[in-house]
Amino acid sequence: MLKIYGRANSINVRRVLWMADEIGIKYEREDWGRGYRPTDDPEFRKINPVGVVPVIDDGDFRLRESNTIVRYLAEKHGRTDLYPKDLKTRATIESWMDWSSTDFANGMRPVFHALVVKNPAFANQVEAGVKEWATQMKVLDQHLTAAGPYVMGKSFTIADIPVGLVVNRWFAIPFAKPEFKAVAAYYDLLTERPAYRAHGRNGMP
Ligand SMILES: N[C@@H](CCC(=O)N[C@@H](CS)C(=O)NCC(=O)O)C(=O)O
Repeated sequence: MLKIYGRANSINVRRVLWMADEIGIKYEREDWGRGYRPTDDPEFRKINPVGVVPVIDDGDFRLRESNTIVRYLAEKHGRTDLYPKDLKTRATIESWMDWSSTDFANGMRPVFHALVVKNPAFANQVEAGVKEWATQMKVLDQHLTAAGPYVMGKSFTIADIPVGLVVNRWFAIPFAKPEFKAVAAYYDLLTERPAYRAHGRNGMP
């Protein structure tokens, strides 16, 4: 059975859990990371020398990096509906996934650590973080307005997994935020999916 290492409240682990449930793969999960056994534990460093979750064991194959794991699972299980073979479509999906881990998450990170984790080191970064996050949220809002309702248009794809989890944090963390109508509609649309309700919009930022 697929094994997933990582705490279920990590945004990166949630990508893998959502994907596994989205395509109906059975898995077992072991808690590692903040609040559980630490990822600098030598036992975990043997699993992932980088010291972050998630990691999977798929039989004798070990893999790290959440977006890579999502793509691996899509490919392995033949889900070309979620990750089409067409080169340009695939590259566009990957560009949204990369954006979710970089530009889209850059503003989110300090806001989350200040307001949810309550790490005082981030306390004075909230205003700048919200500003940066809102700038990227506007990019998504304009994109969804022009080419939605999903990131890739008419159909749900794996691009929606990392994007949808950042969107959940936007709505689930209480702070004064501008309104983005297309993103709000997207949040509700994703909520129709049981796997998103389990691992995305599940009450946890
Ligand atoms: N690029 C990595 C980033 C993984 C990452 O930053 N994971 C965080 C949790 S979201 C982590 O392991 N933090 C240490 C901890 O939880 O103790 C991925 O996408 O898998």
